[in-house]
Amino acid sequence: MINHDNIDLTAAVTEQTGFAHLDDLPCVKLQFGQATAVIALYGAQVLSYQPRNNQEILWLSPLATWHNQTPIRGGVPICWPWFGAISPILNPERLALPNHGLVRTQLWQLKAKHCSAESVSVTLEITIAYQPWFGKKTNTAAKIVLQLQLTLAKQLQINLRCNDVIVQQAALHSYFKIEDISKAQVQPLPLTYIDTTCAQVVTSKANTATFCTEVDRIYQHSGPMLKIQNSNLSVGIEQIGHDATVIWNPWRERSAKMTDLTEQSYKEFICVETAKLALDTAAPLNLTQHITLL
Ligand code: TA6
Repeated sequence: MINHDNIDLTAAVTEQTGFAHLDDLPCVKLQFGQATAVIALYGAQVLSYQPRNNQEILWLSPLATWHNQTPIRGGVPICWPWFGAISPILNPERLALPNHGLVRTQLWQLKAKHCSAESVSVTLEITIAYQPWFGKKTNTAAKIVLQLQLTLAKQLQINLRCNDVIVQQAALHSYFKIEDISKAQVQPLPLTYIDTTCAQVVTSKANTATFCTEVDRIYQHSGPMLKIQNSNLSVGIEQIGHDATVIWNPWRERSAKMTDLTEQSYKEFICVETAKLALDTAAPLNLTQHITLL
């Protein structure tokens, strides 16, 4: 639909099979005017966000696969109910459990879709049987329900919610497409961070992350607004409900060792992840990342 100012007001949600080279992947496409977003039901993983025609914000690996319980490399993976390797606090029996939780490799259900003059949104849902690593239950549910709401308008809003009072970590592990890694910057970040590559706390003079080697950092108590400077364009990230931001780029050696990256892939993306990592209390989860082309 085109209004009298010649502005495209098309608002639509369509189901499709396949995205990019993942040609049998069940997906949902959101359209709001010129803006589009594509989300896979596998992992409830956003794969593409284009605020305007052919202006892709997210990065998807050309080697990504989704069969045989493989998480898709790129887009916005959902890490839940733990982040990275599961903490022994949650897993005293040291069971062999996957990195970044359980829901990246599950098919989620499309529960709701909504189109209006203001926005387009979908809600995806997954139900997980209660597990001991969720901690002592303070409510009675035997099942834990996790919902992802995706809203597209002038920005892309990603909201992950679990109303159960459980011990849970989560991250929106977004892969942002980068034109020139030597010029990419993320700021403003706290001056102190945990450098996961060497398990050390580091204090920097600058509140900016730049990329000239492997970067794997946890910035605790990061603020609500971040900016990615990416050659000729900037992306704004608003975070709500988080207690940390994780910044990751594998650089050349790690990139070469990963089966779903090429040796050159590290030049094409950075991850800026809105995370809730504290394990000290059982609480509901309400974690949000808004992505805006500035
Ligand atoms: O968020 C950073 C990180 O935890 C890194 O340590 C790195 O391993 C990355 O995520 C990718 O993890 P994955 O399980 O997707 O290979």
